[in-house]
Amino acid sequence: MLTPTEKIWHNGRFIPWDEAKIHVLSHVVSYGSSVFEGIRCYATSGGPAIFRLREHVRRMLDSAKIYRMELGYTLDQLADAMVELVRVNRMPSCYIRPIAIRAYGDIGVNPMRNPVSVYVACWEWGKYLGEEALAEGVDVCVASWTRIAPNTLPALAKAGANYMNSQLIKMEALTNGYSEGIALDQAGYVSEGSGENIFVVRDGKIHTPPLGASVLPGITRDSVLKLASDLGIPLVETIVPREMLYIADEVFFSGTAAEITPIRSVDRIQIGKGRRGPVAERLQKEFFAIIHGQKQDRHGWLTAVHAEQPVGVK
Ligand code: PPE
Repeated sequence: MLTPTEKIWHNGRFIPWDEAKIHVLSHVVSYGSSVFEGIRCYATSGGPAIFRLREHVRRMLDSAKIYRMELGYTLDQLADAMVELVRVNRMPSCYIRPIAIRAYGDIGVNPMRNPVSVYVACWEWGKYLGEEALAEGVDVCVASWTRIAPNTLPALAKAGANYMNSQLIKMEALTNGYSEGIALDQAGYVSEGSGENIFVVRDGKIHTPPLGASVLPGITRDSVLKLASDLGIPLVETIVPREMLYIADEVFFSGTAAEITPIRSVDRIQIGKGRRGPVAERLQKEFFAIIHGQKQDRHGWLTAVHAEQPVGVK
């Protein structure tokens, strides 16, 4: 369960957690009109550091632009608000959730007459797919639900409404005894998990679906692309047929919440040796060493919450 923190940022000021409430007739409640982000802030020897803050804020601004939403704050203002929020709540590490909603005012589908309201909350969030998932891997299925298709809900936007599709995928998976579901795109090729991007390894080469396969342009996905390149592991963004999952040496998820989570079976078919494979392990090691400040932050991914302190080895 969610443990409240002290403050939530709302339209430029900090308010108590319990006061961050909206009216039931706010546009977002009926029509799903929100855009949001999920960002992790990690504990390092130099104090809390936010992972790829500017990239997340940029994606939120992109999501808002796609939906013609005026947030009224710049990238710098929103990024500063998030740093300040972690500081105000004195969190050593946390998950940060900025969310912009079409709020209360008018009724009906037309969103344009409703004010936009921006919130940022943070809280402590543990391992997304269970404590053992990172080391042992998870059991997943291919969903019977198709991922949101192009020309329906734009997948490059991280919008609240997209997550009705994710919920169908997730509920089906959990009901049938799996940890997560993988959705196929409209053409029947692998798209992504309900809240994660996906990677498939065969013969030492990583394959991941391209942005055209209705995937969220994941920030962790992008980090995996960069780390694979750094480590000299070949990686291609390409169409992935469903059956590629079954015959892969390794399959793994990436996401802010899921980080890098290996998959040990798909539809009860064992993947590789049925546990974390060497490619996922190498990527995890590199990823965690950087985010915890044990290795040089060579890509400039970390924003120190207490700017006066260095967040790791230089
Ligand atoms: N695809 C989807 C559909 C998705 O929701 C996420 C993040 C990703 C891919 C990975 O993107 P990124 O976090 O930028 O690497 N899912 C977020 C929401 C999880 C939730 O349950 O809420 C997350 O991981 O924070």
